[in-house]
Amino acid sequence: METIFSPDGLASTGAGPLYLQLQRRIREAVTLGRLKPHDSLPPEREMAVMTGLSRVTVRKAVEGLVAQGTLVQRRGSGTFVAPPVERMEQALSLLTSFTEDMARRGKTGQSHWLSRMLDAPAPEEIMALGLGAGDRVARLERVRSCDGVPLAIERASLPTWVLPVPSVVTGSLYAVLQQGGYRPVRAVQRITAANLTDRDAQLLGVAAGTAGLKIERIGYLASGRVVEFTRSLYRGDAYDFAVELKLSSDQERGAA
Ligand code: 16G
Repeated sequence: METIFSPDGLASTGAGPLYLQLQRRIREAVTLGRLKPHDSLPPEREMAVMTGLSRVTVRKAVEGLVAQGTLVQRRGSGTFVAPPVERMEQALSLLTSFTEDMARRGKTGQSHWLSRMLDAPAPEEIMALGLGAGDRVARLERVRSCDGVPLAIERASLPTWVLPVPSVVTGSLYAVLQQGGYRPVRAVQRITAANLTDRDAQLLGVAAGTAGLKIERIGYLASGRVVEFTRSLYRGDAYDFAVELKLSSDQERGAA
């Protein structure tokens, strides 16, 4: 604890604002396991004495880490390292919705809406959804959470013949698509690594630059028409995607 809060290396010039330097130190101590989940931090007053920083600076650093989800504050009992997020394992071969994935775990997923609108499509939406000149696109942007923990940001784009009024989606998008006979029966998913931007990291309650998983899903009807183009950003510390692998038919014949 002494080294984490030692005044050494906290420079008032050249290394950025002092509260950010202290935040970096605490975050590093959590990442390296020197501070463990549920560990309590010294009171603000003590941290100020140990670091030689003002109480205002210490408060600003702690408040920022609370907002990012690294620390939690309990009224009357102090500041603690946040509990670890429960990692979720998700099968990649099942075409399920977020709501269904949570229900299978006996949990209820929540959505925090960022926007629901009709707009002029961007070039990649035109390409993915096969839109024509003058077509509009329905866009849904939301943060998906479970037990109050934000897990993913989802940005879904759909043709307006599938979703003419985006505001009708209040809970599950797939439930709405199912009702209209537009639920995808096949999807192609592409997963890449991404470092979260400041805004996305803030929405997910993690530090900027944290590793995330970028997933693009293109969903098709049985007729082959594209109904959904969704770009999601999952927290890398919260999700494991698992795929079942089988021998190819040639290998099976060889093995028999
Ligand atoms: C999943 C899908 C997303 C779909 C959403 C619908 C991935 C990577 N993405 O999150 O494409 O739009 O489910 O969920 O699995 P909802 O029916 O609960 O709104």
